[in-house]
Amino acid sequence: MTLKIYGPTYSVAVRRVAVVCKELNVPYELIPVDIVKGEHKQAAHLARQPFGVVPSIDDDGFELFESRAIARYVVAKYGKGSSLVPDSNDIAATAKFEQAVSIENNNFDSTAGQIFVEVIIKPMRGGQTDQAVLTQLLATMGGKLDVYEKILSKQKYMAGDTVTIADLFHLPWLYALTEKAKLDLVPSRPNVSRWYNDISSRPTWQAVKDGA
Ligand SMILES: N[C@@H](CCC(=O)N[C@@H](CS)C(=O)NCC(=O)O)C(=O)O
Repeated sequence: MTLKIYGPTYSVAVRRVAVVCKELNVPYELIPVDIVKGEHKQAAHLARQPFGVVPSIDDDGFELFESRAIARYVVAKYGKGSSLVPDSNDIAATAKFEQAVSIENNNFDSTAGQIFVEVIIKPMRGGQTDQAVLTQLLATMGGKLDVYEKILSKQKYMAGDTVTIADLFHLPWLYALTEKAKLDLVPSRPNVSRWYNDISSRPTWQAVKDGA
């Protein structure tokens, strides 16, 4: 049975899963959940994702939520031998990979999402960007990306010289900030820019960047 992904095609977290499926040629069926109409807070979806966010998956009866956990499940189940996650017997590579996964989750994801809300979502819904909040968020993100710039001046990718899902996890927000919000957070940093151009030019991302 085809892997089912529940969530809207444009969702950042849905596309985080979809790009990894594409990397491994894992077919999936996208089952829409309309988050504008609030379907993600209704009983049917809460049974799949009790926190009321998307995505969740059903893989032949096996259910899971949290996009990064889903991506890791997909690699573990369908990507045997894939270098997108290091071999667990390689303790050093695995530790560096876990470090990169944590960096994305703790130093990037939340601030990137908040910036996108200020620049794109609020005006789209008829509201206004809070300039003071945005200035603070941009300073925070800039500081974090300065650290990325240092890391990426010494290695090609966030976990070393091999691309992993830790890199791919960044793609939806990097794309949103750079190509939708038109911010210069990425282009102004040569190594971050080189890294972003590298990972975003993968055909798998190109296939899902505007919809899973
Ligand atoms: N940590 C979760 C975050 C999921 C998430 O925030 N999804 C967004 C869409 S990209 C959502 O459901 N937003 C609706 C809401 O928060 O009400 C994951 O990675 O799966």
